[in-house]
Amino acid sequence: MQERYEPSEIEPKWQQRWEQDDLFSAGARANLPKSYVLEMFPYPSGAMHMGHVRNYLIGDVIARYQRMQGKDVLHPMGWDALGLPAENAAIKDKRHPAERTRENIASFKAEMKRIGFSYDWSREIATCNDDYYRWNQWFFLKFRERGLVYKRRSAVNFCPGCNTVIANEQVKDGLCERSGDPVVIKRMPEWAFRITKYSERLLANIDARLTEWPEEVRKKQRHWIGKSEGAELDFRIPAAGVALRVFTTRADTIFGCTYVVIAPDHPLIEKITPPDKLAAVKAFAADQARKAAARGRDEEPPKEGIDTGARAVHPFTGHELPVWAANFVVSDYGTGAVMSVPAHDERDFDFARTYGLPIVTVIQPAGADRLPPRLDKAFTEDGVLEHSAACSGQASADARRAIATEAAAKGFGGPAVTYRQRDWGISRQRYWGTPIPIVYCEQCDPDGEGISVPYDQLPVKLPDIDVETVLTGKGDAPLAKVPSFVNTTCPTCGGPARREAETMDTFVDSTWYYARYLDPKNDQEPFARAQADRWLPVDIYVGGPEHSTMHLLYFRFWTMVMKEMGLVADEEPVRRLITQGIVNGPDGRKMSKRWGNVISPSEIVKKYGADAARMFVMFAGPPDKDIEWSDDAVEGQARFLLRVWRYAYARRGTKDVTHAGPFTGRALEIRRQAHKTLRRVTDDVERLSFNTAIARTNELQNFLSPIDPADDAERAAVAEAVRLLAAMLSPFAPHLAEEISEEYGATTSLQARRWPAYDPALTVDDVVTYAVQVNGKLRGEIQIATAAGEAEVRAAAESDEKVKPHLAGKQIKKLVFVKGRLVNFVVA
Ligand code: ANZ
Ligand code: ZN
Repeated sequence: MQERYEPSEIEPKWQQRWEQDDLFSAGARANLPKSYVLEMFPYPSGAMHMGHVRNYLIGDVIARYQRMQGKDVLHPMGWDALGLPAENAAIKDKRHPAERTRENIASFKAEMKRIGFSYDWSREIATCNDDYYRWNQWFFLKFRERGLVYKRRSAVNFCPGCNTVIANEQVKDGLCERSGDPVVIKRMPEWAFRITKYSERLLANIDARLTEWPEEVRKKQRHWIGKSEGAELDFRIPAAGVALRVFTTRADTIFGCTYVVIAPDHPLIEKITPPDKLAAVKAFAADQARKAAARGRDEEPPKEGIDTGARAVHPFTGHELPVWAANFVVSDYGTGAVMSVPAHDERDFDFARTYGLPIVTVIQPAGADRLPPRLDKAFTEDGVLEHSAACSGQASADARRAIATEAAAKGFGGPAVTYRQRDWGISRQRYWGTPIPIVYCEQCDPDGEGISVPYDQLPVKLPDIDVETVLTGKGDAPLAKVPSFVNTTCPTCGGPARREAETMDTFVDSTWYYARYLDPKNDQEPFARAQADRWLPVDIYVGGPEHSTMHLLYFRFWTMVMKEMGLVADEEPVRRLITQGIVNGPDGRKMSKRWGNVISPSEIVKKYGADAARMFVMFAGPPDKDIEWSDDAVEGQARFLLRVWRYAYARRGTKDVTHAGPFTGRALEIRRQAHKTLRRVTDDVERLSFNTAIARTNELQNFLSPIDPADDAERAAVAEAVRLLAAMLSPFAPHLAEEISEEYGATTSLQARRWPAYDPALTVDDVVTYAVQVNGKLRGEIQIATAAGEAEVRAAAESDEKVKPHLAGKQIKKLVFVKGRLVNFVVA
């Protein structure tokens, strides 16, 4: 330890030492309990900024603390390296995305090392390597064998700017979240994962298993899955010889149904429409499709409809009801058809008013108030049924059950559940993604279902390309323009065949990467079961709240399937989730290239040191709260560390002092402060309350600063306090902590040592003063922890400087001990 605090010297020194001593390798403590600490891996684009740093830092502090708790810690890092931004950049500047990605990874990694993150780099993965994405392909084929992958033609969000399909969640107000272009709806064939098969389990586990996830995320997932319980009911259309099935959550209102509405693109629409109306209805449907294509998915269109001319039979009254087609009924929710009850549903009320359809009240409020005969708005609450045949007089909830039961008994419907969640379409018209391992052969597969590439032909590698001709951002999927890739032989007949030219959504890459870290070099399987049994589930996962639905649902789904495949024991991947808040720039806006308010970690490291930057980020607020960048506050942390350093340096002479105790007076007070701080910091870190933990280390340093120890007891107490402070600071400011700890005699890194234990007797809040008598005469006073017992008080009293001379050379015959008050030595 030198007199001057020079982060630029000690930080690289310790980073090298950690690497040399291989302190962060997981698996080295196989006999100890494990802890898997994971942060969402970055998309290595552009430069890293402090927003990234915060994410990894939260994980790093936890990983460092867990190691000191004696755990075998797995703390890996890798690269979510495939994806759109790299490809878009390539289109712009004609450089291969692989090249840029490699550079970005190198720069991210260098930044990370400068900050002193404790990663096990031997497990590094990058999703753009074929030794990774081959397993995406392997999973795709395995999922297909299980019926969990299928090809569909569906309306997809297409962004003309990015020239690709994007997910619903990436559409904001009709615009592409990434490029800002207006999104259009296209019908395209695509591969989809049957995630909806797991909707119920994904939902049930939120309550049963995700108890340590933030409520905000749990809420978003519940909403996203969107379970809706109700009934399905058939309305026969005798003229067409079919029944139209509707989904309703309000079967109790069935007697108020005055017409039926189906989606304009419902598969039965042409079948039920009488010939004289067919042209008009088809024109309406085409017009609606055009309008839908021109607006984004989230936009609410004005309600428009057309009477199809079809007549349906009310399943309870037998009355004939008109069947309308309207744009507010969507074909991919429920059954794509609804029974309209204008008296009790707002949308239906508006629609009935607009088109002059009848409104019949069948639910009255439960109390004494009755609805007016002519409603001016829908009454949408539960109540008591009227004009509902045998059901009249029943409460809504009872009637819903009774009506669904009767429908089931008579075979025209029954209780039903529907989910808002859709299957996950993964086809992307992009180059920089995992090739979908499918081949088309006209001989063997005339319907174009797609033939699975045999497992022993994996990986289907991304071909090297001429960037300028392939990555144009226009026309077909890029891979379709690479003949050497597209043209292949059929695995079944050996004849000429064509490869699938689309690639997978890069969200596939992040569904299971957490398991690849367990066994990153395995070339026989994605990972060995034994490794999964050792490490899973992830104990703590840290990432941004923007991933609440897509990523965090996809990887839960994937894990459920992996469990069914026998690859893992637990169907949930993560025990505890932390969603970190945003780092805003000095201007109060989210740190982002767009606002030009990005703070680069390497600048800060250069100016203040990694430890000060780490301290600032962790001190600025609890992990889940937004924080604001402030140069002053970083400087404040740098000054604090300087004070710690100077004090430790100035008092380094205390390090060899030993004192057997007891400790009284100021020496005791130093020990008490140190142990109380340790106790609080330990509690805080356990609760992930890092900012308060740092505040307490501050208080301890403030207490120590004026103390110049006067005797060996005080010197020993100071040395102990400095050692404890270094240990407590070590998850946050690891380099400085190591340097001090070494100066104070440690021969191994703090990461190889145990988190110190506090002495409970020293942490009780109050001390008492004992009067010390010798033969009944007051000779001194001692302060000692209230919890101290007779032996401890006696030892402290015997060694008190004022009492000592009165006991010297005398034989103690008896001790009178009055708890909390006095001790009296009776001497001969
Ligand atoms: C009759 C009824 C009467 C309804 C009433 C509501 C109130 P959630 O809770 O979102 O599941 N609906 C069903 N399928 C639809 C579709 N494909 N497009 C548009 N609307 C659809 O909502 C279920 C309700 O939304 C269903 O219950 C149906 O209207 C409508 F007083 O049926 B209800
Ligand atoms: Zn063939």
